[in-house]
Formats: sequence, C-alpha cells, structure tokens
Amino acid sequence: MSVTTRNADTVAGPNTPAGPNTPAGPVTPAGTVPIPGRAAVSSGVEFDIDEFGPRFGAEIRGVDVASASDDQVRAIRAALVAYKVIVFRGQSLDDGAHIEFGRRLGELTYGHPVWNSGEVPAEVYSLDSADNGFADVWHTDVTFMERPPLGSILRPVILPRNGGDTSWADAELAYESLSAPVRGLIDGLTAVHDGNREFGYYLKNRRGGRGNLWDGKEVTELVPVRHPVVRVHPETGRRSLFVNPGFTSHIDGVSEAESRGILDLLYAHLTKPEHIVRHRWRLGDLVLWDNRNTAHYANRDYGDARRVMHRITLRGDAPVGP
Ligand SMILES: O=C(O)CCC(=O)C(=O)O
Ligand SMILES: [Fe+2]
Repeated sequence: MSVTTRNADTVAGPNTPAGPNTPAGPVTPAGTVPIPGRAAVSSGVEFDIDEFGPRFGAEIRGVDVASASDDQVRAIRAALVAYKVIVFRGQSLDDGAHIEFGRRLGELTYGHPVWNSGEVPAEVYSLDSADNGFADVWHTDVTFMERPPLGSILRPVILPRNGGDTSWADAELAYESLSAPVRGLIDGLTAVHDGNREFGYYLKNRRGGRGNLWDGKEVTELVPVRHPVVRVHPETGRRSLFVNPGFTSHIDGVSEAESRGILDLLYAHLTKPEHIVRHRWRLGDLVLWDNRNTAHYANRDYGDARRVMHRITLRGDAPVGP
C-alpha cells in the first residue's frame, strides 16, 4: 500500500508507558499506516496522511470521499482505528452524500435518540446555535444509551467568521498516562450515564415523551445506564477512559464525595493539552472520529453569530470493561 505519512519516521512505534496497552501490532515500515492490534492496512490505496500525533489525529489528503473507491473506504476505516480522529478538507458534500459515505463505513443510527433536527434526513443531527445547539461541555456522543455510537461524522454547514473550533481528547493516551495504581483502581469501576440533565426536559416537553428510534425501539424515557469506567476497544483491545462530564452522573458503589473526586481527577487528566487535538473549521471539512476512545468539545466563543453543524453516527456496541 502506498499511504504515505508526512512524518513517516514518527509513525512506527507509539511511545506509551508499559502497561496493559503495550503496542500490539508489528512495527510497520515507513509509509504504511500502523493499525494498533492489526496488520498494516492492505494494499492498493493512495493518499497522504498528515499525522497530528503518533496515535491521535490525522488529516487524510487526496481523497474525494464522495467518490472514494472501496479500497479507499477500507483504508479510511483502518485509519479511523489507528488515529481516532480523521480530518478531510475540500469536500463538497450535502446531507445525502454525507449519509452515503457514512453507510459505506457502517450502519447508521438515527441522528439522535431524542432530538428532532427538523427538515433534515432522519440520520442527521443538526446542531444549530440558533436553536441552542451547543456542545461546550466535554462529552462522548450518546453515552447515556446502552449502545453509544461507534463513531461520528461531522461537517459544518454554516460557520461563524471565526471561533467555533472543536477539540478532541485521546481517552486512550489519557488512560495510558495515568499511574499504574490509579489505572488499577479505575479498571474495576462502573459509572452511571444519564441523558436527563441534557435531554430529559426536551424529551418530555418538546417531544411529548416520544423520541426517535434507537436500537430499534422508540425512546420514551432516558433510563440511566451503566458503563465500565475503562473501556476496552473492541477492535484493538486497548483500554481508554470512558467517563465524560456531559453524561456521566456518578461512579457506582462509592460515596458521592469519592465519585466526585475520582471523576474530577479523570476529567482534568483527560483534557490535559497533550491529549488534545483542536480543529479550526472551514466549509468543505469533514471530521470522522472514533467515539469509543475519544471525547470532544465545541468552543462557544463566536458571540451571536450562527453556526450549524450536521452530524451522522455509526451504530456501536455496548461498552465492555477490562
Ligand atoms: O459542534 C461541534 O463542533 C461538535 C458538536 C458535537 O458535539 C457533535 O457533533 O457530536
Ligand atoms: Fe458530540
């Protein structure tokens, strides 16, 4: 394969501390995409990858996603697992083409379990600043459901003249850079995720208790769910922090003060600058992320200007702990 990386010599080995996430895959020759826990991406695909960090964030260049070949889509899917956040620039997608690309990567969910995005296809979640569509709290998408999305694919529709950047946190690197005793503590914990704070009022009062379909069932109430605090990635076996300030209400089986203390520690650690990539949007961008081992945050720093983003999500599985 001739996927080329701009920083080819930095590609080969992730520099992670010894622990449960020791590098699983072989060291790959420069010029191939290393897929943690898997062989390098199969051959026959050409595009450039500009890495933001050794294992987190990359821009894929030279691909028109609307006309990508099957091999390119397979390589993009593998790059998603390798880098967690994938940026494309210069695309020209409408909702239909956005959805079509998503369908080539996996099964799509409804745009959101409860939100009605109005005049858009059912698969699209529209975040419109004019309708209180902000995401200025660190979160991982839809963790308040038993099966949160595997991944999300986001494109800007209307952008403010400036501001409105989005940042992602690498929850796997965050886990790996905790000390062994703290990793040991959290490996056995379970957290409760509750969508009511964010969407309970909306579901009850603006939707009359009739949300959208999720996992084949109409969502009529948001029953809090339990997920492991440390999630094992189903494709790589690597561990990551799986709690977020947006939807995690507390840690199960510990006191309220202990829960608060542990969560505050984990959130401060998750969002350390070295775990973050930040994206400055332009029209024509498309960003795809792995929702199993990342969290994200959209800056609300553009005053009264309008910002509209359209997201689709890939169906995921129930998180599994160590
Ligand atoms: O508006 C953004 O940049 C991100 C919104 C968000 O949280 C999402 O699309 O899941
Ligand atoms: Fe989000």
